[in-house]
Amino acid sequence: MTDLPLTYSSEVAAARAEGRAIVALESTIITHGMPYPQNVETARLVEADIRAAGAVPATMAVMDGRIHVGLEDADLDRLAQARDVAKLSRADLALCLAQGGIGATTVAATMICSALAGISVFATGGIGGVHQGAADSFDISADLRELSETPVTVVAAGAKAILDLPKTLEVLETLGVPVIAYGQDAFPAFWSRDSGLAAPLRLNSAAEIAASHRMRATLGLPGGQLVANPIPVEAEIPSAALAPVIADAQAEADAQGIRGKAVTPFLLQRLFEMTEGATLTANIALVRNNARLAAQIARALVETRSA
Ligand code: PSU
Ligand code: MN
Repeated sequence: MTDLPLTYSSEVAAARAEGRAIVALESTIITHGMPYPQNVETARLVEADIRAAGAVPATMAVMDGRIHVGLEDADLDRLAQARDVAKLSRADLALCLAQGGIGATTVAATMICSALAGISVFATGGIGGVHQGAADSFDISADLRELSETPVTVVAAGAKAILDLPKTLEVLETLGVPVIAYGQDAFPAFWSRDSGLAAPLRLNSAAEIAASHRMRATLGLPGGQLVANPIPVEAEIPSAALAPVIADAQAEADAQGIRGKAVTPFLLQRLFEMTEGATLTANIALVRNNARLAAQIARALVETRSA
């Protein structure tokens, strides 16, 4: 393992030595998901939430030919302000490392980095999924396939409501990914608590989610779990209010020929502008909520670890 290109932050290195609970965080949300300076402010708040919940945050990014597992303050600033940061998924991770470039990790790449670093739990906002119009564009996020291959429990507020959620759930089912709603029956839709679709599975405690994670390992099943944690009530934007705005943003993306990796960042930025910041405020609240639940799950895994 020593020749893996992993660089641990001092905080994460200490947590590993002490066997403490660690929660991975992605960095595409910082570089491509939120505007500056809210992106860095949110990254710091989310890290603080994880510490307050008794775990240690490990924000992932690629810099100088190394996977950084946990970012020192100066590195976080550098990432948040750098231009031309690559958006790294499974396809781009190795090339960026080999070239010594600077890259932010998506859900898929963060899962890969987490597994390499021995981290079992990861918090994000919302996973990528099947895009609207996917029957023509074939645009299906690599996040879905990663969930079926890499053994990390991912806590998200469901999938972003800009996606085709029924098709996203179908693909997850085909790939054998457990989709577990936390504390409710409905699959949440990122900015809204209820997508109108039932989640396939439901659990009501971090301990149960940890036990299920552990049982998958015992059975030798590859792949992770998607924990769909609804946005807090006071922060949600009802889906009926958002639907027409999402349709307008999607129409703009289609008209401008936005494709591939650029689609999700384009839609998030346009929704931020069209709602005068309301989607960003909700996004920040849901990521923090996911970080707190992820910390509880990571702690439950540590507490039930056999000696
Ligand atoms: N969650 C957020 N904002 C984001 C993302 C997640 O609150 O920007 C990012 C994640 O990195 C996810 C990516 O992997 O969006 C999905 O991109 P795509 O649809 O191109 O796979
Ligand atoms: Mn895509």
